[in-house]
Amino acid sequence: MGELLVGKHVKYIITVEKRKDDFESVVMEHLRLNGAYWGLTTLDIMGKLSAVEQDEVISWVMQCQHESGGFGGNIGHDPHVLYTLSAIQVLALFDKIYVLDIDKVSNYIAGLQNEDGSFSGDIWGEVDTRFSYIAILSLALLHRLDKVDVGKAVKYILSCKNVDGGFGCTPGAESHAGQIFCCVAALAITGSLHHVDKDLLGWWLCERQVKSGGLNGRPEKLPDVCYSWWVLSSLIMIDRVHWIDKGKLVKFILDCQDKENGGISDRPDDAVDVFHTYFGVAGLSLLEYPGIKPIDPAYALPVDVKQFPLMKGGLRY
Ligand code: GRG
Ligand code: ZN
Repeated sequence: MGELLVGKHVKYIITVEKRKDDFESVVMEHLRLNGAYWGLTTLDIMGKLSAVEQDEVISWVMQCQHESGGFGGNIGHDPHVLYTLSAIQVLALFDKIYVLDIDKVSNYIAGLQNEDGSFSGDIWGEVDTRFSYIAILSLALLHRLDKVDVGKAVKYILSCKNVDGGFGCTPGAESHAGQIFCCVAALAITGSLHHVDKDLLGWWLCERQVKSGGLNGRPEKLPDVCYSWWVLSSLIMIDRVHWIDKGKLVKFILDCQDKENGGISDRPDDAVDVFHTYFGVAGLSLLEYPGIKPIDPAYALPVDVKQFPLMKGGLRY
């Protein structure tokens, strides 16, 4: 089995950050703030956050803020909770949350909660449990969870729980590992994990491991490195991670590395991208791979980030 090529991945991420006009950068233009979060978090858990120019990043992040208080994916783009979370997370990585007008940002997020407790992603109103997680995590990081009705938010998430123990994007929607992560993490942050049938959900999640050692996101689907994050973090939060073969998953992730130019792909021999590079390295962090920092499975930030409200002694998985 190979090993994690830290130096090559650092170089790959820094190059992606700098390239402005190649294919991947053009495709990612509208979600650059997301990309920045994935890339910078990956650098941080590899101990290389200092490789980027902190002031430049922070100044660019702040230029992505809209007058409503929310953030767009890039300068001049419309605000959305997705990018607002990324902005908060990037600032948390640098321990610079205080540059924000916390009330303005938290009012923007709180304003997206609906009567039934769900959250919309932006003013256009699409509702999804992803946005429940994002809103709850953002407000937790800003220490402003009191601005929303947490009881109703939890009730809505529970209304998206299925008979197989998993969760979907809206009530009645099929269970999917990505949505399960969002719901389980939101329940973890709000201290509501007792509502989850851990054995039932743990069984569904560990069944995601296929022969190659990789994990898929739903029955009958192909394995993909990103589920090393969505599935593994969920298993850790419900204390069932010992139900999968960790060694085989480590091997699958390492097999998805571009050994020449760095970066990690969704499956062996596919093209690499910054998202799957994060999912691979963060997955290895959850698997306690040597030499990389531990990452928190609910907050999706390195555990040494100072902004955690309850973390030290609070959240337990
Ligand atoms: C801070 C970690 C963090 C997340 C922010 C964006 C977000 C919140 C959560 C997304 C959760 C989610 C729904 C992930 C799934 C993404 C994915 C790989 C979707 C692909 O679904 P299909 O059906 O692919 O196209 P499959 O693998 O089922 O064939
Ligand atoms: Zn993927």
